[in-house]
Amino acid sequence: MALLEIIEYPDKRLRLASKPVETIDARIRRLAADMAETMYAAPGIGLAAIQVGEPLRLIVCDVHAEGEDAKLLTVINPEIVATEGEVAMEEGCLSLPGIFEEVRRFAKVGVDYLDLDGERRHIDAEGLLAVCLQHEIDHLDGKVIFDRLSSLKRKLAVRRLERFKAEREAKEASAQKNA
Ligand code: K1U
Ligand code: ZN
Repeated sequence: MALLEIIEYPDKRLRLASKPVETIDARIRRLAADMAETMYAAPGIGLAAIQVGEPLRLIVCDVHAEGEDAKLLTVINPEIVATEGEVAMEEGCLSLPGIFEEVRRFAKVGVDYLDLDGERRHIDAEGLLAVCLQHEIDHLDGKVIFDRLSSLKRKLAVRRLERFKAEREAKEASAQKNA
């Protein structure tokens, strides 16, 4: 297994509409395993293939609570087929480091998808899993959480992201100089 590089905003690839997975073969299983390892290492609770530069409709997520066993969900070619209610939750994004914003989404979603054996599956999700699935499906459609904010909040969040990345670069440069 391997850790993959997570691409960050404003990388244009985050704006691509990802293509359906046509064949679930060894390459896809390897990619899914590498994505899971990358998500756990980040750490994060979800990851879409485009975040590691692969424009495919493939997602991993795991929203298990602290103290519980890991519960990895690999979702291929997801379709939201049912929605209910509304919820506002603070979300992070591994492609927008340092950004946490409240986003309004459906409270419950029903999602059809394929698993890694190519079997058709359905999941009815609520709470954090429902939010995480919607966040990841947004990535598959070329959307990030900035697109769900008002224009003012979006401007402020982009500025905060730029500041975060500049400070991170400065810290890295200083650490290299002192090494
Ligand atoms: O897709 C991504 O960018 C991953 C993102 C998913 C997500 C987070 C919050 C709400 C909806 C979707 C993350 O995992 S950000 C990191 C994060 O949430 C986290 C990190 C450490 C511990 C617990 C959560
Ligand atoms: Zn994200």
